[in-house]
Amino acid sequence: MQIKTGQWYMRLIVLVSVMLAASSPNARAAEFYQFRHLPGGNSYTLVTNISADGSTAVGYSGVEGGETAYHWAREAGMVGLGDLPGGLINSRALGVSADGKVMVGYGHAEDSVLAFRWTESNGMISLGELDPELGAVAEVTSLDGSVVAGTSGRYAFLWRPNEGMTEIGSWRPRVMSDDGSTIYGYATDAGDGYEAIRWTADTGRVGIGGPQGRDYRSPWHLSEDGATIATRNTRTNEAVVWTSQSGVVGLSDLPGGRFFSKANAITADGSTIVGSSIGHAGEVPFIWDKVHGMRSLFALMINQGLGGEFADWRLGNARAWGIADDGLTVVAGALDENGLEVSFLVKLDDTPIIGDADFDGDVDGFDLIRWQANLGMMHNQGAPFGDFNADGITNEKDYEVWLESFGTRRPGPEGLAGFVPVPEPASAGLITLTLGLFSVIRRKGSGRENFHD
Ligand SMILES: [Ca+2]
Ligand SMILES: [Ca+2]
Ligand SMILES: [Ca+2]
Repeated sequence: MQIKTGQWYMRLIVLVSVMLAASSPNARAAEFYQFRHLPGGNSYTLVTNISADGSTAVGYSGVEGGETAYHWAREAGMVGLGDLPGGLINSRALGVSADGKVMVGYGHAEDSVLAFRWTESNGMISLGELDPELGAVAEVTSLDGSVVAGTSGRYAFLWRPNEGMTEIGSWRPRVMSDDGSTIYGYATDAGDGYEAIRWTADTGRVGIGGPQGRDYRSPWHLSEDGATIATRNTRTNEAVVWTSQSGVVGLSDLPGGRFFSKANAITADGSTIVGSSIGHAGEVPFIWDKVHGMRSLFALMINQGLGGEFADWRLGNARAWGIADDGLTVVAGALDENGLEVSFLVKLDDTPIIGDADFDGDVDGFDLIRWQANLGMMHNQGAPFGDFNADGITNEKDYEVWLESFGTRRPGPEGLAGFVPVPEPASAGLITLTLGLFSVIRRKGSGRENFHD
């Protein structure tokens, strides 16, 4: 069966899976929200960031005559932040406080691009620029918005309400502590490569290491203590993570297409990284952690019953841009059914049932049949096609995942907490049977080296 020629079949499977998932108890623990345009807007929406608590996404969206910054939350939906008076209608929100209450970014005023801060009580105010014609972009804010940092030209600025904007060296602020006292970022003027920076009022700018050399001159994304850095090796086209203990570690790539991955955000604890990678169907969002490695966000979403939410979108031009501190809530952008930028927030299930291809709430031999039918396939269709570990390919690793989960089922009406392995008398026999089947399949599958991308 060729997946690319069986689109209708694929959609049918996904839709049936979604219906089954919706009908089983607790089956929709994962959350999905899409945001397409502001009231009065009609075109596109891009997302740039998410608050540490996972409550609020920020970005910019097309409106009549330009584009404006917005924030999005579950109850409020998309709310436009407006723009600075004068000049083009063009503002973008780039940063958000940990609790989702303060946004920072840039707007256009008369002839210049100026940094802004937005709060509920004061709305959008201009933070100015260090020097006329330098322009300024605000990137990070303290929890209460009383300290903001960003760049003006090649300089870092610090802004406080009574002192205005002051220069704090030549570097790019990327992370600020909630009280505004400590800022991490990186300098681009350290010889051939970049250097991570910690700044406090007492010490000023201090270099704290980071991946060395010309290969790591993509933007750096830092954990809240500055000790873990995600970026990209521009020579090998691979997303990487750096700590002083482990040095540079590659995050690899999704199967299919060319080798390419790019990191766009990291959690405060440095454990989880999101970005995009080229798989068999083009560029798609990934989520990476040490335990699972790189996984396709779309495949994970399908595996958690969300496949129907984006079944019509044009995949292959999609990227994740932010991740909350829970390591589960991700914001990303894709192209919708009309080819317009749509943004979404997904909160993944922290205790998903894994290996359930037919979404009937248990992991059994019927799920293995789905795996067997698609063995050797590269695709972006997740568990319905046997990709239980969401890495974009159906292979023996998925069999191992299935075997490990075999016999688990969703809690029934009895209200059991979590997913419980259910020992069944028939299990041993079925596993023996399927192991036999697996060895047959492996022999059959060994001839399928040339996958279609
Ligand atoms: Ca690839
Ligand atoms: Ca099942
Ligand atoms: Ca897989």
